[in-house]
Amino acid sequence: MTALMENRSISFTHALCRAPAGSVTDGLRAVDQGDPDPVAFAREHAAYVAALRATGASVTVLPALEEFPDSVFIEDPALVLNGVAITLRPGAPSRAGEAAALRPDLVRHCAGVIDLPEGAVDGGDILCSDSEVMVGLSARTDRAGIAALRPIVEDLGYRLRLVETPPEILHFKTESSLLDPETVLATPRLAATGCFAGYRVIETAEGEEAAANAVRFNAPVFLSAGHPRTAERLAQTGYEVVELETMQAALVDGGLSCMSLRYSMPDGQ
Ligand code: CIR
Repeated sequence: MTALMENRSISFTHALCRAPAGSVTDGLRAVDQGDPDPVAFAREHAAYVAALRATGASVTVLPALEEFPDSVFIEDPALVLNGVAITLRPGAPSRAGEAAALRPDLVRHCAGVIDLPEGAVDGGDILCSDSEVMVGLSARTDRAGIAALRPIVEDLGYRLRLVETPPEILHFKTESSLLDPETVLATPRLAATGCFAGYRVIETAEGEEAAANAVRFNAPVFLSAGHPRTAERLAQTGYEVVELETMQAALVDGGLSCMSLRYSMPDGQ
């Protein structure tokens, strides 16, 4: 058994979530395994929100947007760094309007809002640590978007690093998450690219790749339920693991990270 290690926390004061729309049945997906059930999705989502709130953070649930079936995945149209929101440009045409729809809420909740001027970037391709913002080049995030994001991120005090995401992966964070400032949970195939050099990497167990889209939010690591060997690995490494159901979200290629926009306000407001 691995010795318990000291794992530094990642702290957030706030999160924005968006209630799933009934139209989530029309959500994008790479492989059709049936539509999510909106009632069951709402139940899953409510449990997710409750779990975030239980960490002491202030969690606001925005109203559902029926015109955007994938808008429950609120991580994709924006990023918040140092309390400042950046509206992104989701790469899927059906999601392009989500950033504009979210913008007034970002104005209300954040210290400022900067609009990404061009290109395409999905928040699901952005993994932030204390020191750097890694951005995966994917089918949803292009070089023009990353080039436009770079000066914005640098002005906010972070380094931006472009990472090539293997083409079979939807988003960079579909297969990775930050567990603490030095540690990443990743699938073996993403870890094998070497993109996490300098970080401690914990790999998902074989057959449990979907567990890689976890969320470290204050004390716990939220892990998608049904991945017992990965949960055990994390527990043995000293993390508090809380499992959450994601069956409905998974039917439209969603996981845990995409259902919240997590941030900290410098003054705790
Ligand atoms: C999409 O294809 O855009 C949605 N059905 C799923 C988005 C998941 N987002 C994420 O992992 N950040």
